[in-house]
Amino acid sequence: MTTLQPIAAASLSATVRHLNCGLWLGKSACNYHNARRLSSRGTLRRGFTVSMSAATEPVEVCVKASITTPNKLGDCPFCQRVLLTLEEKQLPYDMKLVDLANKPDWFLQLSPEGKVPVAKLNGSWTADSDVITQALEKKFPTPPLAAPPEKATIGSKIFPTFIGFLKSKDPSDGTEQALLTELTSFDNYIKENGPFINGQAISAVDLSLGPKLYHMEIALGHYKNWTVPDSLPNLKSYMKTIFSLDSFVKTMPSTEDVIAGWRPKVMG
Ligand SMILES: N[C@@H](CCC(=O)N[C@@H](CS)C(=O)NCC(=O)O)C(=O)O
Repeated sequence: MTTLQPIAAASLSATVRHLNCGLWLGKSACNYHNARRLSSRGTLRRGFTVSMSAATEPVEVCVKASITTPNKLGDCPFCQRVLLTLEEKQLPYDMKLVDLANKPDWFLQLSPEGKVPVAKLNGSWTADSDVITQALEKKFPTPPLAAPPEKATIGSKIFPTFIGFLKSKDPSDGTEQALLTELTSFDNYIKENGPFINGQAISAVDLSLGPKLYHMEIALGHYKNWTVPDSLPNLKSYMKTIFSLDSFVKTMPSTEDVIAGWRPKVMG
């Protein structure tokens, strides 16, 4: 795969550098993270601890740009999954915002399929959020986000059934019920096994599902006047927990972008 010179990519894209602890103060600026932040993830330690990012160059990652506001992150749930992984691992990253409606040549060179996210890992550009997050886990195992393989598919039918209901024009075609069936099954799972999919600690499976549930909430609220029923309290509190994580708030798209992003599917 062609590797583009970073300087060329940077000059042709909106590049936003993130360091998880505010100002860019040089490579060692993020050496220390306070105990409060770590304790929120369940790995309580007193005082200060050295983070992986001390020795790490920012990970370059191409993500969807906003379609409503210049120079802002857009509404791709797969991109947010990768950004959440970087945030939860407290890794610095360098976001390149890509206008998917007008893909620049430099982007098509490093992502021939024209899809985001793509991240530069071990010197080469890697596509697909599954592949990227697994590679990040391997390269930066702390804190661990991997879940056992049998948990990887928990909640995985929610996104496709949500899209089926969103696109449906016939209220009696069973698509709403299909979504409710999946959501009920997830609610029961969390009731028995929660608060997260892998139990007490957040994992990669939550980081994949969270952005999709966020899209579901906004898109169905807007286009179908639909909300998660009160009969699913465990799902509701799961969503509330995920959506209020620092990492989620930092990487979430605007409501306007989510609505605009789904419009062609609803109208089509
Ligand atoms: N399976 C891929 C899906 C990525 C994907 O579909 N990304 C969309 C944006 S959300 C995209 O780049 N679409 C290309 C386009 O809109 O032209 C992943 O997990 O990364």
